[in-house]
Amino acid sequence: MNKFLWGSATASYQCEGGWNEGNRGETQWDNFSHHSALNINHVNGDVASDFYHKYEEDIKLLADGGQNTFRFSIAWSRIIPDGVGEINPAGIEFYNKVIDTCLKYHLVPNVTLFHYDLPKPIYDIGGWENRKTITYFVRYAQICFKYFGDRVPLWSTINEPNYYSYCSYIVGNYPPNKKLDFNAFCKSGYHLLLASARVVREYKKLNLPGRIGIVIDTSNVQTKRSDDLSMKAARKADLFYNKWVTDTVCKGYFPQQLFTLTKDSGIDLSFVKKADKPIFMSGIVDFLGLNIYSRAFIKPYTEGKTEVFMNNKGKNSKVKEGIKIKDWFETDYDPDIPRTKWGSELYPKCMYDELMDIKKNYGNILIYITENGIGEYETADKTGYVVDDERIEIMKKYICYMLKAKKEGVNVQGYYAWSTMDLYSWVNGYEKRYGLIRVDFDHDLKRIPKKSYFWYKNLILQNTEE
Ligand code: BGP
Repeated sequence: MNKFLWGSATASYQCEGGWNEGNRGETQWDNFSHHSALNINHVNGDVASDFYHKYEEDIKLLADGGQNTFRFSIAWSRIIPDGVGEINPAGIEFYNKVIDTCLKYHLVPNVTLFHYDLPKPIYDIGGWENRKTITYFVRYAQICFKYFGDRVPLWSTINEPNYYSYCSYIVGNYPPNKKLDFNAFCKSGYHLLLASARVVREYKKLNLPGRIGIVIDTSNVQTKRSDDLSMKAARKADLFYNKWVTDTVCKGYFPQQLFTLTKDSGIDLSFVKKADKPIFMSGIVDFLGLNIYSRAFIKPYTEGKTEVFMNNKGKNSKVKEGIKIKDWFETDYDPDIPRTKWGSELYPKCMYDELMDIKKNYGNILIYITENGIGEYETADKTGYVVDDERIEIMKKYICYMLKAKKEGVNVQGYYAWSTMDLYSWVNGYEKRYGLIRVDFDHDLKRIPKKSYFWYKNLILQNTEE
């Protein structure tokens, strides 16, 4: 793997469909999307992009687009339908076919073990709030290493433990939809990272010819002012958004300061065990996968209630997304920065700022940009072709900033566009599109490469290092 990796990414629940095929078990997202009143889009991933049936066509399209790697996740509930019991041969067979198809088309498979689709029976016992989930996850990972480890050179334990915990327990827009529950946030976050460390340790014992890391959603923290109070708030925001994960996986200790999030009620720390320390220490990752979309622009917040605001409704919403955590920080708004239709800042320089920060804090750590892109409302012409010029303009800038950081010594060795094709967006259904390839969800799920697909192909050709 000496070449720079250029590819694109997906996740099982978001693209596979086939939710009740091949003996797949139910997941927390099937349950949420089928039954929850909070599923405001009334859509689900039952069929999604139908990657389950169209994987060969999709992987070939990736290769035809000049890409040399594909990031996807394994659905735990295809490998072990109830999460804890029997192995499902049909699930093993499906991912064997996906991996072998990647290899047939000379694509490096980059596999994430957990990208949000927890098996329902594990969700029912409390999911990541329950320490038992760690043991079940380690067994699932061992099975994946046994069956696929010989052919997969890049593994990630967990996708975005920080954003997943944030949405599940603070914003409340991911199941189990708990709002401002800092106790559950800390507990599940701690368990997710402990699980990751144990899986890293298991992988290393096997001496397989690959690398293992974790995928993190990093938001470079920035402030308007640089007075002491602002700097203090920035350090706390950095801990809250990034460092509790990056410090743990790069330095081997979980920063206990996270547990002071709630000044009044405190956090029940019975989940922190002495015996965990050496596990974190032995679970240091080989690489960081960074999902970079935006920065965190913040200011101090000392008076008032802790609150959170989420824009789930896209362009129809008047809600300004953000959070206020008393004595920590609050989201600031910069009127000069353009925003997506969903209200997130479009600030490509955050790519450079974050990469330089990672280098400053963690030295020469190997980095892959495992997700980057932009969600759009899109219309196609009569032939299904989408002219996604805004995506091209933005991605061009992000990539330039990544290459600038690389030139300045950051050890970044790969870039994955989110997403390979249009797919299900967790809380925005099928309206928010990220794909380089259009999927016609209303008719026959036909794949039609967008303008950005050809632009990306050309960019890869121009940047291929021999
Ligand atoms: C990341 C997730 C992806 C994907 C992406 C876009 O946080 O890892 O799974 O969903 O964000 O997010 P959204 O679809 O919510 O805009």
